[in-house]
Amino acid sequence: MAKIIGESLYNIPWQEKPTDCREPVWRYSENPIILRHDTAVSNSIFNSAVVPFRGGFAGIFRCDDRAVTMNLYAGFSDDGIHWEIGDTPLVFEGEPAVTGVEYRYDPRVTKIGERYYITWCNGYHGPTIGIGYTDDFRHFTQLENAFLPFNRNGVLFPRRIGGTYRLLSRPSDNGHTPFGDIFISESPDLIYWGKHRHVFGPAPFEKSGWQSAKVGAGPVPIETDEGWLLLYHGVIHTCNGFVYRTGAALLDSEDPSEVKYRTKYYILGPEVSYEQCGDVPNVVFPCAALADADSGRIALYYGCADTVTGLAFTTVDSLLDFLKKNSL
Ligand code: BMA
Repeated sequence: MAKIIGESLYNIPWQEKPTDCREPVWRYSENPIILRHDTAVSNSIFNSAVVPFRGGFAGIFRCDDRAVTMNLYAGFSDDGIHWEIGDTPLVFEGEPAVTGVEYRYDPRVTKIGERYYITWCNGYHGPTIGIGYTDDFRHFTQLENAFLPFNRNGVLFPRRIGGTYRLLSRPSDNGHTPFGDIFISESPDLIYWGKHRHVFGPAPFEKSGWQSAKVGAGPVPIETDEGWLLLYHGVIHTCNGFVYRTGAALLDSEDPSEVKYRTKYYILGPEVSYEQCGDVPNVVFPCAALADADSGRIALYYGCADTVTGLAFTTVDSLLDFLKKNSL
C-alpha cells in the first residue's frame, strides 16, 4: 500500500467508485460543482485551485468576466463542493511594476509551512509565472515574476527539497503554443530561479497520441512514500484543434527531475457533455488535488471546456497501481 505523506483531511469531498467503473479516476455524480455564472460578473469559472483552510476550504478561482477578461478571485467553502466566490478580483500588494494587471489565469495554491503561495499565468508583456502569497485569503502579496515571458503552468512543490524551493513550469510562446515540455527550477528564496532541468516532454505520437503535442503540470505534486505523484495535462493537435486530457507521473522524491513512471493511457479525458461542450470544447484541465494521508483518498478539481469546474476522485493506490502497470 502506498502512503501519502501529508496532512489528514477527514472531510475531503468523497464519493465511492461506481461498481461499473473500470478506470482509476471517477467523476462526482453532481458535476459540474461550479457553474459559469456562479458570480455576478463571470462568463466562466474553471482551471481553479482549492486547499484545506481553517477546518473548511479556500480557493483561488479563474473567472473570466463578461468582457472575457481573465482574472483571479478568492472563494470559500465548508464542504469543498459548494463555493462562495467573490465578485471582485484579487488585489495584490507589492512592487507596482509587478502588480499591474494585464491578465491572470490558471492559478495553483501551494501550502508551504503555514503560508499559502499562489502561482498563476501572469500577463507581463506576454504570459509568465506570477507568484504571490496569502495567510488568510483576504490579503495578498505579490512577489517577482519567476521567469521572463513566455511561460505557463507554474506549480510549486509543497516543501523545500535539498534546501531549495522547486517550481515546475512550461516555457511557451505568446499564442496557443503548439509545443511544450515540463521543466523544474530551484530557488533559495522564491525570487531568484535557476538550475533549470528538463522533466519530461510530449510523447511520440505513435506511442501515446493524447500527449503528443504538449504537456504541462497540473495540481501541486502529492508526496508519497514512493515519490512525488504529479497529475498533468497532455494535449493532442487534431483537425479540430487541441484536445486536453489528464495523465499521471511519479517523480523521484529527492530529485523530481527524474521520472520513475508516466502513464501511457490518460486517466481523465473529455467524455461527458460539460467537458466536451463549452467556450473551448474538449478540455479537462486539473489545477488542484486534495489528499487525505489517512485514507489515501484524492479529490481532483478540474476545469471543463474552459467554462465550468468539475470534481473527480481517485486514491493513491489506484493511481500508483495504474502507473506501474501502464508506464510509457
Ligand atoms: C491553455 C490555457 C488554459 C486553457 C487551455 C484550453 O493554453 O489557456 O487555460 O484551459 O489552453 O483552452
